[in-house]
Amino acid sequence: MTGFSPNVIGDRIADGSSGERFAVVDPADGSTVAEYGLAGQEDVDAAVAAARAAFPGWSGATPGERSGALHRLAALLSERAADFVAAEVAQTGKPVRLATEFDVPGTIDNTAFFAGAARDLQGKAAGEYSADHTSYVRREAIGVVGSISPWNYPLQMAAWKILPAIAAGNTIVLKPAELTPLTSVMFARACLDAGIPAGVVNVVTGRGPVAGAALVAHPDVDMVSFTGSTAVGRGIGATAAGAVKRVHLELGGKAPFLVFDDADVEAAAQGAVAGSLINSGQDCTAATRAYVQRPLYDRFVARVAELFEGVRAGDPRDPATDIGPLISLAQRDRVAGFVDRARAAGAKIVAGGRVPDGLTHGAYYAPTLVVDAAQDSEIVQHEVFGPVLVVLPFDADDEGVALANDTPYGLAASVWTRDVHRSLRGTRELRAGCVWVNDHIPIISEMPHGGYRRSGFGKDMSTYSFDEYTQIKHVMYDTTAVAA
Ligand code: TXE
Repeated sequence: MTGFSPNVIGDRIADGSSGERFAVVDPADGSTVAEYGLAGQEDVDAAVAAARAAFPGWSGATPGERSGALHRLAALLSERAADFVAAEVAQTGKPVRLATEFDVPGTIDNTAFFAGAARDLQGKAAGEYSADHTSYVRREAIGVVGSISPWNYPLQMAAWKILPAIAAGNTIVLKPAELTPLTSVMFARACLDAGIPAGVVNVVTGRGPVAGAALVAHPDVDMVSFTGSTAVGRGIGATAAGAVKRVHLELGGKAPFLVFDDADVEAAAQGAVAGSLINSGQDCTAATRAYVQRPLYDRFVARVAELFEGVRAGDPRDPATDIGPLISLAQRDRVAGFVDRARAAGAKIVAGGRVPDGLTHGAYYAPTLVVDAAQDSEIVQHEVFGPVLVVLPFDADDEGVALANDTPYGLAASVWTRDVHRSLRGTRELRAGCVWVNDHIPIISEMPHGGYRRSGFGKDMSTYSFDEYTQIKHVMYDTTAVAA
């Protein structure tokens, strides 16, 4: 890709002004996909100013006008789908099948969803709460939103941040991960081409501690929405709290996969493979810890190992590929480090645990199945963010639920059983923002997505996201004065 500019500021498409250049690297082979100048404070200031200037007009537009613009955007994204797939595959190394069947259509669907939802954002005709008064409740946009997104699903994460914010009448400055800016910038350009006014959607691409931190701290940013690691999210939350700024955090996960002894073991094994290997396991809802009731444990481990060995790792552009490389060699080494330390601590690696044969030229790591790890060990408690599944046995139902909940995270979980009481128990007692029953991973626009506990707070997607991106104003009339 030539002439890549990482910033969309108002209607200006520009290089960053920090003076530091950065290369987007294809993790499948280490080649340079694009090179650009990183954004700095000056670019963030300009983008926030553009968003502020656009706010009165955009928040004052009718819901129908905002909806119309989002419908045009959805149509444009559909026309450009092939370009989005190619760029997403190049910068992340994810399999073309995943980008074609999930990332890009998911983004188009999300855009269509918020085009509809924009027309259904309602306040409330509240009524008479005291004599001689009448009230109503307005739901108002917050102002300028500063959003920071990660590299695992760059396009979808940009869309999840931008769409509910602007559907509700806010304007936004998005800082994508510096490794993967291409599709966020393409999305912002599509917004301009669809007739969304300049300044409503801005993108600045710079380093987290520079451009990201500048955005979070900016006095003219009214709200911060972040998806990324718990460590960075904690700092962003502290800054936002210090400035008394609204904040929405979607942080890491360590999703349990709880299999009771009456489950369909073949379906559970297939579900564990799909749920743990999606996007090379670089997914905050990925299945990472399978707790399997003792009678099914051996069969489950053997079947998952067999399925892992059959997974096709390789060229992301080959439609037959199941799993591509990780995002970078650094991430591959980080994942390998977790596995090596688990092995050294006495865990057994039943499948994988190495770079796949013939794939040393990219950031590849084989699907890895770990057993005999201690519940309090690093590999069971920390987010690995790679194609690694740990399986542990349990006996009593209570024990299984307790082990599944024994984590600081709470983003997603699944329960596998044919017993309605066990499934209901799982949905009630698993402490996570999403619980699947006999499935693990579907993400649909209508689903509120967000965590419990150290996985953060607030929701992406769905109409629940409007609770993040709007504020509530109570209006009260003294009816005697009005009548006089
Ligand atoms: O995340 P970071 P990294 C987890 C996952 C992964 C680990 C590290 O376990 O292995 O985090 O990934 C921006 N102020 N998740 O280091 O640093 C950064 O530029 C403001 C889970 O890439 O949190 C990027 O845009 N912004 C997660 C974004 O934060 C800052 C997805 C995320 O990067 C900043 C990604 C700062 N001081 C990683 N420092 C999920 N929940 O899906 C960094 N950033």
